[in-house]
Amino acid sequence: MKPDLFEAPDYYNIDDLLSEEHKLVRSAAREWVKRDVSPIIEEYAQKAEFPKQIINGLAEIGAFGPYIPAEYGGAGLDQISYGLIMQEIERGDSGVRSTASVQSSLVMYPIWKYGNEAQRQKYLPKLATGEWMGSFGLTEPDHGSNPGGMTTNFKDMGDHYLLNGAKMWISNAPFCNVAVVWAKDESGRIHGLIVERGMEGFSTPETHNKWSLRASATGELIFDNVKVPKENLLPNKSGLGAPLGCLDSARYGIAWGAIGAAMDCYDTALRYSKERMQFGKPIGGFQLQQKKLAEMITEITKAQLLALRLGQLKNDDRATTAQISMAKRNNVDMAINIAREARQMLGGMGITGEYSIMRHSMNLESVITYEGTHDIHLLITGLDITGLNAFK
Ligand code: TGC
Ligand code: FAD
Repeated sequence: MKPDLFEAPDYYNIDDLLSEEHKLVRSAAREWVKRDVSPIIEEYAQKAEFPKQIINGLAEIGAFGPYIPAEYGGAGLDQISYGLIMQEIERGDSGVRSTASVQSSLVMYPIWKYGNEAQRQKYLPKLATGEWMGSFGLTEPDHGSNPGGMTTNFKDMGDHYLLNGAKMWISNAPFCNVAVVWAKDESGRIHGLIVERGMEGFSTPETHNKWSLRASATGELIFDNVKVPKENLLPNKSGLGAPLGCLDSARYGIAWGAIGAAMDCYDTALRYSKERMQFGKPIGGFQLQQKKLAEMITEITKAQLLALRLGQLKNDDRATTAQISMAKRNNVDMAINIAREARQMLGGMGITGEYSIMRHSMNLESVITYEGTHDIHLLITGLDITGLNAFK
């Protein structure tokens, strides 16, 4: 793969709106991606393997629990810093950002928000350092967009719960030490349970043959009469709103992350357009190529402003689920379109692993599907503005 020469576009001087802390956090993440991710990521994506050696680095840049308080091992940062870290990581690879998103917003967040003090003390510090890695089990083979239909269930056996069922498409599953699993009790109410690797009847087979997110490990979570200790139930929130609350946090991170992937594609295409000569001049001198680049930077700038404003609302605890949906949907769509246009600008070279664009393009097919599909987010906006439910 080519050396990582990335230079971040900031067409509207958005840096002026960031604090010194934001810029320091971003700079640490950016330098780490250049040093430890860019040189190896193409090889790992090609062989469809998660590069476990980057776990320590992810922890060191604060990517595991950026906004979790320091007393639990988190970085204690604000929501804009969290977003900037996700942006920089996804600039390297969406699969690496997935690992961080799941650990932070889908495993640490529910333990912090819905767990008791003993659970926070037991799990959060180890998750913050990456000593333990987590996964989040909501989706099932027959219940993806409609997680409320889940059939995974547990029975109260007196001194423990008995868990049965299966989750599918679970990021980090093949190597996770703990899984936050959503399952129904005997009355049909949804609860979160912390399941640990090694519990009898719990297995995590890997999902192979993916053309997308190849540097992220995806798998199933299978529960065959797993005895879960009663103290592993998250006591402070139940119902579908509990997992959906975690998704708000992860979707917010994706809205920033997608900007990173788009910036990388734009920056690569811009540089290539100044170097690649055809018909006696750089291809960047042709109007058709300039149209692509001008539209890319316009869309990136709009997405940056959307994410920053959403971050301000999140910092004030005022961001709504529907506002988060709009940003996730818009920014991922923006990134996937830019990846496609940028790929074309590189001609044949665009399909090779010499450049990052094709990998981003394939990764974004997962990003536009997980954490709520493109269409589901449109329906969330539709419901919000009309008050009419078009899901069912
Ligand atoms: P609905 O009736 O709308 O809501 C059920 C209950 O939940 C409440 N609620 C929320 N609470 C907190 N935060 C939110 N964001 C909430 N959204 C809804 C709601 O008020 C209600 O509460 P109550 O007390 O009245 O019961 O639920 P629904 O069954 O109609 O479904 C709505 C729908 C379709 C929007 C939702 O289920 C949905 O978002 N579906 C998409 C599923 C999804 O996003 N799955 C993601 C799986 S995890 C993943 O993909 C990780 S990939 C990670 C990576 O690798 O980066
Ligand atoms: P379906 O729900 O079957 O949807 C199929 C199509 O129907 C979509 O286009 C959808 O938009 C459309 N559709 C569905 N309902 C409606 C409707 N009411 N109106 C109009 N159109 C509709 N899940 C986890 O729990 N944890 C994870 O860590 C995780 N990681 C993932 C990693 C990867 C690489 C992938 C690909 C997925 C991951 N997922 C995870 C699952 C992901 O969240 C689901 O794939 C996603 O929510 C969509 O569910 P589905 O695949 O079952 O599609």
